[in-house]
Amino acid sequence: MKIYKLNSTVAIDDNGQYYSVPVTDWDSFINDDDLLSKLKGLIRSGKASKATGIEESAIVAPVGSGQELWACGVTYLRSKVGRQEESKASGGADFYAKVYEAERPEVFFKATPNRVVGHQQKVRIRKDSTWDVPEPELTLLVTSSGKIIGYTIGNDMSSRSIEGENPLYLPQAKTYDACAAIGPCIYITDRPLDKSTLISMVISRDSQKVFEGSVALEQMKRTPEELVSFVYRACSFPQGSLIMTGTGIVPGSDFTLESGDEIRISIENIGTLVNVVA
Ligand code: DO4
Ligand code: MG
Repeated sequence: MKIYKLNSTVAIDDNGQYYSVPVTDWDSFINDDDLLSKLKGLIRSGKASKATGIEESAIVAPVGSGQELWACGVTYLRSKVGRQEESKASGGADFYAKVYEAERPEVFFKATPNRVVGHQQKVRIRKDSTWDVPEPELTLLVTSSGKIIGYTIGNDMSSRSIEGENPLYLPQAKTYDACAAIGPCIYITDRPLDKSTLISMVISRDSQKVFEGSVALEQMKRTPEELVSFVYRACSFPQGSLIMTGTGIVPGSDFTLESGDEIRISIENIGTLVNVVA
């Protein structure tokens, strides 16, 4: 089942049957270990009213005001290699090799909800950055108890010139206004995603494809549960959280994003998140 956050309602897509429920408090609606049963109950009882479809222009980012967005890094070999290349001159390359092998993963705070945009909204690149990429990432919806109840698509916008200059600049490379996009929906399921699930990304400039790549979830070195356990080790999330799981697609060093570029990220069973660079 997929749910879409709209301004004061939640739209439900139950295998092509659409419903709408008035929801004013997204945080408490979503922070439910049994969300799938709750949704089924709302449909069964008629509390969710029938709808004809999803109004795409009304979709907002599926994050509440009390939820934080966290991210994990260097969880795929491609990210380790890309980062080692960009940080060779700064002497930071070893850090990426070590964290890829270490028991403790790289985990970082990505954004407060006001810095996150939704489907069809604009993502930004920093004015003081010269090399910028989107990072397409499976993103977990996790309740306050630490249970993964759903999945969405995330774009962890990153400045490679800033993080490559010095790994200690990571928060500046990663966190700024409109530095992350998530959506369009949350895929609610009580089963883990199939390992063969494909994540793919297409970047277009003036309607021409300038980058295309894909990776399967089985290429991820860590499990979603392992990542959640580290994020939740010493932090509580009273309203639940969203956690990006790292990128396995990194464009070559000759590619940088430009204003006007369109980024399309698709994950099988979830959908396609589309954003244009401001
Ligand atoms: O260490 C830098 C960030 C890594 C990251 O965001 C990723 O691998 O997705
Ligand atoms: Mg990332």
